[in-house]
This record gives sequence, structure tokens and C-alpha cells, in this order.
Amino acid sequence: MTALTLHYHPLSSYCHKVLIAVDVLGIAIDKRLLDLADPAERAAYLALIPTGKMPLLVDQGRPVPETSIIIEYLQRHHASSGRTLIPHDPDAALDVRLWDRIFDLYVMTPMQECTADLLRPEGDRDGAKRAREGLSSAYAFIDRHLEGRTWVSGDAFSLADCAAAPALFYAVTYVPLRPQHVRLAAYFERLMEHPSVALTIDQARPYFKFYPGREGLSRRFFDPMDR
Ligand SMILES: N[C@@H](CCC(=O)N[C@@H](CS)C(=O)NCC(=O)O)C(=O)O
Repeated sequence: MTALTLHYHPLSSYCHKVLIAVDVLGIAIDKRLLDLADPAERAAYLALIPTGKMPLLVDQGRPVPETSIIIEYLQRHHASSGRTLIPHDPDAALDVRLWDRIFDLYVMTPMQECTADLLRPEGDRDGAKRAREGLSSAYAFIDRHLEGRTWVSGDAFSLADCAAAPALFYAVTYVPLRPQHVRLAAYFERLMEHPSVALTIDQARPYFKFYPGREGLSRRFFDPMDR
């Protein structure tokens, strides 16, 4: 048992964002798998966090919501020595926060709308056309931004890359990258090879068969038994 508990689900993109950060920062954490389909569990969770959004960090009884805040909190209070995801230089930190916002708002959000569409009864689906268009335009400007870069902000893997990895991982299952997105495709592969991202995906592997957008997910990410 550690002082820190993360309420999470192994398929949740925002939970992946925090799990990647936890590994980069070298923090020991207890994970508590949430089943929000269970009415009693949902009610208990809503009492803890009124938005009902996951993940939620609890530090000795103190709830810490919202992934970008959770990661900043973890860096400030629990990171192993020398491990950072938000640079100490204020302007560099601002750029990291900007790209964290860009991935949450312009990749994660439309990607979630595509998933929500698939979760509706077949007759109520609209194909999430606008969300798909949003992903295409985000890919184009992120691809341009990546010119000459290894990571999305500054020289080191940061909070923004923690947001980018799960956002892109799931987004490409709905709107695949196009051949012209050369820089974004190379960045995607760098993200997938990052040890903390690879670990997080590996731990989720047995669950991908339940992911609503699984048809678009590359077989390489499935558990060998499910390929
Ligand atoms: N802004 C929130 C977004 C979290 C979020 O959207 N989580 C999704 C899972 S990936 C969720 O809780 N969905 C369940 C629901 O909306 O009821 C954050 O950064 O923590």
C-alpha cells in the first residue's frame, strides 16, 4: 500500500496520460480499477468527484482531479529526484502546458466524440463527421509543428507528450494518419517506443478487445491471444 491511489480504467485515454507520467516520474501508486457501469460504484465515485471523470488521484484522502493538474501535483510532491515532465523555466513550462491543452482539446476531445458515437444505438449514430474533420485538421497543424522536433515541446519528453500518446493512439483508430503526415507518423512511433508509453499500452493489452473502436486498432497492440 502506498499513500497514493489512482482510480482508473485500463482502456481510458486520460488514465493512460497519468499512468505514463507516473512511470516517468518514478512514483509508486496503488491502482483501483473503476466500474462506472455499477450503480453503487458510480454513486460512491460521484461523491468523491462530482464530474465523475476519471482518473482521480487520492493522496492520503485528498482528491486531486484533472489529469494535467494530477501530473503537476505528482511532479511537485512525489517525483523521484531529477524526474520532471514540466520544465522549471516558466516560458518552457508555458509551452508544455500549451501543447498539453492542444492535445486534450483538439485530439482527445474529438477522439472521445468518435467513441461516444459508437456507443450509441446504431440508429442514433451520425459517424461523428465533425469530430473526424477536427482530427484531420489537428493532424495537419501538429505535423507542421513537429518539423525538426523529437518531442512536441522543448527537447525532453514532457507532460505534453503524456497527453499526445494516448490521444493519438486512439485517434488514429478513427482517422488514420495520411502519407503526407510524415513527421506526425514518426512522432507517433517515437511515442509508442517510449518505455513508459510502451509499459502503459502493454498493461492495457488484454482490454483492447473491449475497445469500441477496436476495428481500427493495429493488431500489434492486441494481446497475442486476441489477434
Ligand atoms: N478533463 C478531464 C477529462 C477526463 C475524461 O474525459 N475521462 C473520461 C475517460 S477517458 C471519463 O471519465 N469518461 C467517463 C464519463 O464521462 O462518464 C481530465 O483531464 O481528467
